[in-house]
Order: sequence, then C-alpha cells, then structure tokens
Amino acid sequence: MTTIDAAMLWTPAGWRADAGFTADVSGRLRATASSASKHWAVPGIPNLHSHAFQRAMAGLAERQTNPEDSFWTWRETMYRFASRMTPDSVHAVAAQLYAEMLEAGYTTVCEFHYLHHAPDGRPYADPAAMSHALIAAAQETGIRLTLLPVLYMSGGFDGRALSERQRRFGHDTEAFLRLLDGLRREESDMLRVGCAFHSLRAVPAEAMHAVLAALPADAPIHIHIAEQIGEVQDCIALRGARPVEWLLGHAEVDPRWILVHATHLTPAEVQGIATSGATVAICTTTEGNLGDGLFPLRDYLDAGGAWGVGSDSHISVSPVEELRWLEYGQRLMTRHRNIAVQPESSSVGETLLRGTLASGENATGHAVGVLREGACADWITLDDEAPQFAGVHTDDAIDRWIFSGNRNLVREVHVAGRRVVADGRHHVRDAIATRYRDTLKTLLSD
Ligand code: NGQ
Ligand code: ZN
Repeated sequence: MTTIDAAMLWTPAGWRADAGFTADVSGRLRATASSASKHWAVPGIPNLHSHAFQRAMAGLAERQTNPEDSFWTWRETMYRFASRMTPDSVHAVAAQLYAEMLEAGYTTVCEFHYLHHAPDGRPYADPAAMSHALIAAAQETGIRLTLLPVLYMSGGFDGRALSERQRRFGHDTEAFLRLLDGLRREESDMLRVGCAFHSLRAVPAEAMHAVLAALPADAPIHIHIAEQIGEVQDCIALRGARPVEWLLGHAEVDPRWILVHATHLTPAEVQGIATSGATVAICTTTEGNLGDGLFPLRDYLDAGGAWGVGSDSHISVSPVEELRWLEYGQRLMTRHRNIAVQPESSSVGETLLRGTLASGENATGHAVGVLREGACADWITLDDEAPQFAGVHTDDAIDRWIFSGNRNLVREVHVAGRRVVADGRHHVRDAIATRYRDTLKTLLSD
C-alpha cells in the first residue's frame, strides 16, 4: 500500500486538507485519513497528443532552408526523419521520451501513432511491430498509455495517393480494423486502445464512416483538425465546408472525440465543439514552433468547451510550459493579462490546471485527472522545498508552479500507486538514456 504523502490534495474544487488516499494492489485510489506531512499533491497530468519518434528530431528543423519555410517544409524534414525509424529505434526514443514525460509530471500519454510499416510501405512480419515498440516503452517506464493507431489513406483532400514517404503510414480500412482489433485484445489497466484519423486530408469520408461504424462504443477518437489555413482552404474547396464545420455536420461528434489543434475556428465552430462535448487537444509549443496560429481560448472557455494539452512534436516536454504559453499567446494577441480565468477561480494557473486535468478521462479512456475513490492512483508531488515556493501560501502554489520559470518543481511521481520518479529522477533514467544515445548516434549518422 502506498499512501499519498501530502497534506494538501488538488481536487476539482481546489486544495483540500481533509482528504487522504492510498493506492490499493490494483493501482486504484482508496480514501483514507489525510496525512500529517506538509506536501502538495496534484493528479498526474494527461498528455493528450504525442508522436514519440519526433522527440529525436527536436531542434533539428530550426535552420532556414527557404524564406518561405512553413509547416509544409517542416513536414518534409519530418518525413525524411521518420523514414529512418525502425521498431528498435522507436522503442529507444519513446522510452527516453516517456521517462522525460514522467519527470515533468505527465502520467498518461495519448500516442497518435501512424508510423506503422517498413519504409517501403510493406507491413512488418508482426504488422503491429511499431505499436508493440511503443507499448514496450510505456511498460518499461511505467507511464500509462492510450495507444491511438492512426488511419492514414491519402495524400490530400483530393484523394491523391500517398507520397513515397507517406507510404509507411497507410492502411486500407480492413487492415486497419484488424490492427485495432488485435491491439484491443492487449488492453490492460495501463493500456487503452482508441482510434485516430490522421486528418480530414488523409482520410476519405467513406473510410471514416466505415471505421466509425465498426468501432467499439468506448474507444476515444482523435483527429488532427484545422491546424493550418491551407488545410481550411482545401477543405472548403473540396468538401464545401471548413474542417470543423464539416466534421460536426458529418459525424456524431460527442465526448468521445478529441480534436487536435482545432486552431482555426469561426465563432459558430467554437460553439459547435463546446456543445458537442468533444475535447480540444491544444499543443501550444508545437503550434508555436510550426507557426500554426493561436487557439481562441477565451471564446472557447466562455462557450464552456473542454480542452487539454499535448506535447505533440516534443520540442518541449513540460506541462508547465504548455500551460504557461497557452496563456501567454492569449496575452500577446489581446495585449491584456490574466485571461484564462473562470468563475470558480481568479487564478490563471488553477484555471489552466483544472481545465487540462478535466480532459483526462474522456481523452485517454483511463480514470485519470482527479484524485477520487476508485480512480487511477496517479499523482505528482511538488517540491515544496524549492526556492520558487519559499514562503508561498498553498493558495498561490499552482500559479507559482506554472509561472516561475523552467526549473522542474515535480519531485515525486506515482503511477498506479508505483513510484516511478523520486527526487525528480526517473528510476531507470540512466539505462534508458544510454540506449537512447547509442540509437541517436546511429540515426543521425546516416
Ligand atoms: C504529424 N503533426 O502527423 O506529425 C503532423 C504533421 C501533417 C502536426 N500536425 C503532418 N503537428 O499534419 O500532415
Ligand atoms: Zn499531431
């Protein structure tokens, strides 16, 4: 039995001193008397969007190749990089990434996985070899995983064939459903399998409908949507509607849906997503890195929309930085301060934390994001001895955590009741880092 060693627990209603929990043998929370220590404990943060392999190229797409550099030229660099990955290198990179995520306070990751086949597009002997590499990395590090095999069929809205570099992403719907079905048999308390459509660009309408009809009722459904203006224009030209508008009109969008990015929205689309109960996965640092645009956060909060954050391309692996820059983007756009607040709290940090935790359960399919009886025993303990917290009252602890810079203030992390980070360090970080270094030497040498 592991007891949450904290006097203050973060709950949807704010800090509570009178609650205590232990983890039972199945990794779930059981209520107990509160502990006498003085620490602050917060539910582990769900990471709603990850392409693990991209971690290994962070910082390697930051040279100008052309004055017109954009999302689309970055994508070519990313494809070249993706073409070198193997199941072993994906395993090594994902394990390093997941250990870093845990140290940063992410305890569940939604892996939006489309790198399925060999570089020539042929399935591996085990068609789920890449999925298995990701599952192995999650098991090795102890992070909770929502694996989202991605359906990727065409190279654009006009239905053109996949380009040479996209070939290893592709499936027909039958092979895709077989992959899903096989992976679902491997589900456990630490692994959920959902479903993803890469984007409206990459999935023809009929294929999307065929897969939706065959999906189990409890699978979360993730999709990239409306990230780039070019994509919005192509969607209008070929489907007669903007991406979010099209999706809301052609699918039963409900709380099972996670709309990744959803950057470019009209007021009607903002309202439409919020009313549907879908979650928007905002990937602040990647959206900044790729020059996507700014999500209309204030309007979306006013509409009562659900949202969370993801580290996506992993040019940053820090929930603190995702949340802080989500607010800063809004400040830079409006030239005001303290924008993400809600009637429950005038604190920006608390509003951001509350929002992203509330997305956990729908987006991941795991009972995460809230410390309550029966939920997953996933929590992080803040380093209350750090100078940033000196003299700080509990009421200011979350703002201090999010708005005091880049020193990691996460001291301990438990997932399913098991301590995987102590004193800020993942318990097998050295072995994982050694393998990662060897892998990167090879990857970057050819
Ligand atoms: C991806 N990433 O699939 O990795 C995408 C880029 C695309 C982001 N959208 C490729 N951030 O959208 O076609
Ligand atoms: Zn993505």
